[in-house]
Amino acid sequence: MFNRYFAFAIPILISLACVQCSNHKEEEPLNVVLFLVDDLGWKDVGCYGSTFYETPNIDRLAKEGVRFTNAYAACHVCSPTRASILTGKYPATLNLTDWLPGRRDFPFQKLKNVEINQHLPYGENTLPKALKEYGYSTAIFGKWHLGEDSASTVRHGFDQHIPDWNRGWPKEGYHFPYGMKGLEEGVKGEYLTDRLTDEALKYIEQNKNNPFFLYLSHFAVHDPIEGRPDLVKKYRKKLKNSVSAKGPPYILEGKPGFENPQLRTELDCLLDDEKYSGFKIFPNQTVKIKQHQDNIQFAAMVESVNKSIGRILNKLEELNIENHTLVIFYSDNGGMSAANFGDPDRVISNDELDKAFSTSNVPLRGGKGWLYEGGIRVPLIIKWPNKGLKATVCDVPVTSPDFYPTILEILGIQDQTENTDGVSLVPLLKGKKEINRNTIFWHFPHYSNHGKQSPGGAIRYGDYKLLEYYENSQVQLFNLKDDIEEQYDLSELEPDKVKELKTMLNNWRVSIGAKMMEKNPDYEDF
Ligand SMILES: [Ca+2]
Repeated sequence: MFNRYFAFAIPILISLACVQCSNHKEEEPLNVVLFLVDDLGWKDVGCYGSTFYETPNIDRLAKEGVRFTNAYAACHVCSPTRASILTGKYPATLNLTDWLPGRRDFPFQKLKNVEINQHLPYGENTLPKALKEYGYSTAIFGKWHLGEDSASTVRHGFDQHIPDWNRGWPKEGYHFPYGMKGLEEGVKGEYLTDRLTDEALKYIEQNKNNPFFLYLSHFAVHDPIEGRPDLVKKYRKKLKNSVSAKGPPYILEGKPGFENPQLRTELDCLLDDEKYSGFKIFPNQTVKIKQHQDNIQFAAMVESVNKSIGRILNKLEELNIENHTLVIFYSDNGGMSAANFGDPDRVISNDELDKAFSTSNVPLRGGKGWLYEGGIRVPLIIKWPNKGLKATVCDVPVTSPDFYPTILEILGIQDQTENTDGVSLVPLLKGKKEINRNTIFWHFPHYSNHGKQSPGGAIRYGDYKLLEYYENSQVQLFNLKDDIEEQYDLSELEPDKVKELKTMLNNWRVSIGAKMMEKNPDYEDF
């Protein structure tokens, strides 16, 4: 009798325990994986239209979540977007509007670069601080770039940061040895993106039984453009067997805000002029922009990132926590289709093109360092298991300050979302077609490394986007619904719309105390 009782009772007790277990699990806070890629362009992913780079794991994530087609970075360079992700505030609100430490002033500038905070201010609420208060373990693996103080990440709420290196690029590149503190041990042939993933997997294992916030912030695909040799070999073969892309490999791009803007047809004609051969800053501050996705080193870097997210997703499945983990895949700015002219006299030789130009953002105009869509529109996928939509595309414009209120609302932690500039994306993840916000703003009071173009700001309002240039108050107006390529400037045709958007942009700058540029006393008119 005793034995028979236990023969029935044990399976019942086990199943009751499992119900208890799964109920308990439901109530536990979700884990958060914020997977940030550096400088990954909007078109650099298979599900966003790349046919050369292979990204099956990123595409798989898109099938498990919501893919945003109008997702923006708050800035076209690294640090400001990163600051906005962690705080929910615009870079201009934080006075952190350029990459750190920032670009020095040159005599060609009519205006002086605004002075910015040299680290994310320690008084700010941040995602890791907020989550830590609710019992989360918090870790960042990879790039920080929000202050060079090595205690910076800990002071902002991270329990752990590997490596102890806070600049914007991997110190010695992507191949071991890396020369970065915290990653001294390794093996020959090891690749940085793989290694950071190894560290992240270890962290997930260690924290599988408690809520964790994993910020896997890859240095990839920022330059130096160095792929893993086996993958480079694969893409060399793929390129050889591919049909040659149509059209010129590079086009000339005029200086935005130039008083006498050159038409596309005029710029295209100049390509044949000897004065415009090679790669440097040309007359009227024009530069060349890459048009084809054919850089095999870069393709290998993208595939490594794809492998990294695949390994993370597999680990979550293996530990049976994939339905208990929010996953966000995002990039901090557009692809580097324009070379870096931090040294304005730089001349790039033909054999260095694949080191200076990573990708093409076509059909988007411009690239990293520009306020055109190529600089600020990026891939974004959010997987919110059980509650959020799957395999869905969302066209509503969203931006990086939105992550902070979104993550906190998803986790049910809403007591620290006051005074943020972002808006929770929860309604969009649940299938609504709009959120309570119809304008997104940009403010870049600096000269960019990627050309000599005028500093400026921008506003997206519905389908319209207005760009304003601070050297001369010139504007450009585009309707992105009809003209995602930003080729048809409507500013002369629609003066009322220009006035309306200019006023909104100005009012926003005033409301957040945005710093404006002053005349450069050392300006030399060449
Ligand atoms: Ca970046």
